[in-house]
Amino acid sequence: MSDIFSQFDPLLGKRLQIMDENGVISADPAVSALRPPELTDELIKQAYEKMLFMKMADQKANNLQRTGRMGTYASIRGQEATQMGAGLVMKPEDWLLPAFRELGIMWLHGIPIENMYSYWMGNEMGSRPPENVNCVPISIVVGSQMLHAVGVGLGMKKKKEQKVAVAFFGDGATSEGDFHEAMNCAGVFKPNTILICQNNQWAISVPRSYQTASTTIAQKAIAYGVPGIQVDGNDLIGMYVAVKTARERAIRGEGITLIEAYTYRLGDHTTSDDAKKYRDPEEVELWKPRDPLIRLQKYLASKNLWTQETEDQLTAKYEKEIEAIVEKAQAIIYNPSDMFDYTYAVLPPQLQAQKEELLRNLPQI
Ligand SMILES: Cc1ncc(C[n+]2csc(CCOP(=O)(O)OP(=O)(O)O)c2C)c(N)n1
Ligand SMILES: [Mg+2]
Repeated sequence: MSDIFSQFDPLLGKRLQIMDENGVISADPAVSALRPPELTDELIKQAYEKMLFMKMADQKANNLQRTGRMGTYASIRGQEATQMGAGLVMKPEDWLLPAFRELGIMWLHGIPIENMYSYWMGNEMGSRPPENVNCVPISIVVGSQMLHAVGVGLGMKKKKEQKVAVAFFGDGATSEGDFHEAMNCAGVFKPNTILICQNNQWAISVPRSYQTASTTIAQKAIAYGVPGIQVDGNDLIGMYVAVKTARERAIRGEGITLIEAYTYRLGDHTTSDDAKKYRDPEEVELWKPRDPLIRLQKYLASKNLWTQETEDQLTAKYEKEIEAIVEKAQAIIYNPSDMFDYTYAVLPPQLQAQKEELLRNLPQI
């Protein structure tokens, strides 16, 4: 069987990478041939520009938290290519089921950045997608969205719909029972689902080596009778190819694919964390040159499609756009008691009492 799953067998320690950290396309013709013709240099340039925007919107969220204008925030820094690669493949009719580190893919799938800022500022309405944007709210409960994605994908399969459900989750989430239940169920019922594990090497302070004794996360797919592939998650082209293949399989009725995007969390777990307390700074230095944006700059520069001057112009333009987004997010008026309203159909008595107490003590808005 000559497909990417046998070409990059995770049990043999093979990882799909088409563009390396120097921005060079693989010299192996069997690998470079995987780049599909539609992924032109122009499209890669556009993708890079979106990744730059994501990076800046992400940095802004960190700054908002540091200046007391946001409660907390989980940075996507370092994981932009994973999300962009998937975003290039996903269609608006597909459903996205995110964890909490997904500003990039949520934005690409249609959730406005101001909604996400608003969410992290504590506004329940930040979880409400605009009409026709197929994205469920952020799952803070680690891993639960993997099961939901299998259910949604099963519904699509039963209705013979030509679309997929895509769940994002972390390496830590694979230690949850939910992961194994989702994989097992999916192996049997073959839903239109793609599971994308952003293996960023850390689950708060727990390193990947404490998470599982398996050499790769992708190889766990084998036990459930489904294909799994480990991809260099910092390689936009590799991610694109893996997600495209997975989407095509699902649409053909062949079921789920597990994609392990091998990447790195360059920042802290969230703004409430200080990774310096548990992470060797040398490890971070090792990963810095593998930055998904730097390699694209190198690639695009080699094609005369990137210069520092264009970067500076874009940065100035995006800064203004992001400032306007912050204004919008801050202008949304909301009632803190909303937090009681969207979990229970009928509020349990103790929560009802807490809600009433809060309402009594709130200034009128
Ligand atoms: C069920 C559950 N257990 C524990 C937590 C606390 N918690 C929040 S994030 C996190 C680590 C998640 O790590 P990973 O899945 O690798 O995702 P990452 O944060 O690295 O993106 C934990 C344990 C939680 N939110 N939900
Ligand atoms: Mg992680």
